[in-house]
Amino acid sequence: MEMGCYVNGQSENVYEISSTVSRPPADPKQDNNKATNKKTLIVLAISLGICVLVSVAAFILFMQLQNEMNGMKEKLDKFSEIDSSLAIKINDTQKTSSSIKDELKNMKNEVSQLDSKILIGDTKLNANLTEANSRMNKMFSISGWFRASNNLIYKRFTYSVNYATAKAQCERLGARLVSTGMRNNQVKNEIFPKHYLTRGSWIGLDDISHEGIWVWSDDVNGSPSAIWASGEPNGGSSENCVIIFYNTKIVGNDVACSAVNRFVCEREFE
Ligand SMILES: [Ca+2]
Ligand SMILES: [Ca+2]
Repeated sequence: MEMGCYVNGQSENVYEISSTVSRPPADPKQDNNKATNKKTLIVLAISLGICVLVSVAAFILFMQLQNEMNGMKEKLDKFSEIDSSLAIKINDTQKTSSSIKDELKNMKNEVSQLDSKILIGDTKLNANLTEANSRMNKMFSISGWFRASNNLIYKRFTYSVNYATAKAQCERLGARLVSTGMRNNQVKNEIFPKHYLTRGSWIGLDDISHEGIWVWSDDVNGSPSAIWASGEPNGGSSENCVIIFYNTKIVGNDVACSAVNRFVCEREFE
């Protein structure tokens, strides 16, 4: 009996033999290959699982990072809006500040111009006042009134009336018979030039209310002794009004109030 494994034309014998003889032992090389392939598959499967896990983890991490980036982007956008708003407000504030500075500058210029105008106005006003005073004095001179050095104004009348009429005439003009000026020697000489006192003139002094108690028309009581001419007053109750005349100096005399004389009115300069 032939115990060999033939190939090509002898296969019938081979099958006959194999049906009667046990299976030959496995090839070790094939077993090794199968084991190697199995290990490779296992490694590949594990690698694939690791890759999937890593991918999933990476994906989750990516999503988280993206969410965080989106959150940060929103915050940055809000900060940007706030920054823009602040920039606008700062710009507005700067504009307002600049506007206020401009207004203050304009106001200073206007005040400066006003000061200059006021100064010019004062100068012109003073000049105008001086001119007005001059004109006023001329007007008084024309109308018969003149201003004495005591700043009161006076008017001499050259016609003769009794004391009551003279007093009433002055009062109609808002004046009184000369009184204040009579108690000032300088003013007295300004009021009464010699040529006027060639005749007697009433002054505002009488003792009509109480004999011997002399009262001036400006409500001052008493008469200085220097005002009287020598021996005057001497009329008692029959001579209660006073005239002045010129006798080396201006002096007074008590006479009857019914006598007629010139008179001088005195009033405030307004
Ligand atoms: Ca008298
Ligand atoms: Ca007398």
